[in-house]
Amino acid sequence: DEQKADYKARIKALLKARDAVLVAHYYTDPEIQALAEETGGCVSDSLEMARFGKTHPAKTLIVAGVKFMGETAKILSPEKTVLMPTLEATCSLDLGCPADQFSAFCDAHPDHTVVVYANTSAAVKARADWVVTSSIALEIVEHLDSQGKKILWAPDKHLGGYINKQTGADMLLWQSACIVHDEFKTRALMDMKALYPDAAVLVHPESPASIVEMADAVGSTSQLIKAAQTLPNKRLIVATDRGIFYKMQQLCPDKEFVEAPTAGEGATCRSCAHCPWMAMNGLKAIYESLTADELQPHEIHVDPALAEKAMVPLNRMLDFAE
Ligand code: CIZ
Ligand code: SF4
Repeated sequence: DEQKADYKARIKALLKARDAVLVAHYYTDPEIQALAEETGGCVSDSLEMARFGKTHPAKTLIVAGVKFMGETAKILSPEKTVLMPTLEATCSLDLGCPADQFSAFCDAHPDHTVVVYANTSAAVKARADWVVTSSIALEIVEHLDSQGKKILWAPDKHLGGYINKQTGADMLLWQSACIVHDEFKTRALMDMKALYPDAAVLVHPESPASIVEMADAVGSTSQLIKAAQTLPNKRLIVATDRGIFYKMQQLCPDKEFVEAPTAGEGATCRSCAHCPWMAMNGLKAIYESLTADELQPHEIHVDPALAEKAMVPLNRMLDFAE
C-alpha cells in the first residue's frame, strides 16, 4: 500500500546517500528480499551473506536477518558500519549456547576440535576452531574426520546428529534446537504425503531426525533452493522457514510449494514455519536503522579483542569454501 511504497522510496534514497547496501536472509519476509534485490543488495544464506558483506565496497551494511549475522558481518568487516533493522532479533540456538557454559564444555574436552554453527554469539565463535554454516558443515566435518579429529559440536543437536550420522565422525553434541525447525511434526507430515503422493519433501537438517528421514532432499537453504529447481516434482513440501518460498517461487514459477505441517490441529505454536526474529525485519525497521541516533541504536558492535579471535575460525570456513 501507500505507506509501504513511501518507506521503500525513502529507504532507497537513504541507501544511496549513506553508501549502504541491504543484505537479506532467505527467511526474511518477501518484500524485504525483493527490496534487497531491487537495490543491488543480496538475498542469500548466512554463508553468502558473510561473503557478500566482506567483499562489497559499500561503507555501510544493513543486515536484515538475526543478530549473529550482523555480528559476523562486523567481525569480517571491522572497518564498515553494520546496522540491523532491530538489535532484538536473536536466535534460539544463540540463546541456547551461553559463552560461559560453552567454554566450560570445551575445557572439559580439551582433546576435541571445536566446531560451532554460525548461529552463535561472537564469544562462542571466539572459542571455536571452526565456524560452519549448514551449507558447508558436512564437508568440513568430513575433512576433520579424515584427519582423525574428535569433534565437539555446538549448538544445534539435530544438525549435529544428522552430520554425525552422515559422516560417522566421533562427535560430542551440544543440545540446543531451532524453535522453528523443531516444530515440524512427523505424523502430520505422513498425512500430508498421503494427501499429495506426487510431492517431494525438502527438509533443512535443523529439523528432527524423524522429519529428515522422510525427505527426498536434505540441505541448507541454498541447497534446498537448488533441489526445488532440479527435482522433477511439480509439488514440493518444504520443512524450513516459509521465507524461502519467495526465492523458490521466483526460480520455479510453475511449481507449487506447500509448508510442512507444524503443530497438530488446534495446537498453538509460537514459531510455525516462520522465525519470529526474522519477522522483525520490516520496512519500518529498515528505515529506522538508516536514520538511527544514540537514542534508537541500530549499530552492531563487537568487542575488538573478541572479534579478532572470532575472525580466525570464520575465515577458516571462508577459505575452505573457496
Ligand atoms: O536457520 C538459519 O538461521 C539458517 C538456515 C541460516 C543459514 O542461512 O545458514
Ligand atoms: Fe535461529 Fe531458527 Fe530463527 Fe534460524 S530460523 S534464526 S536457527 S531461530
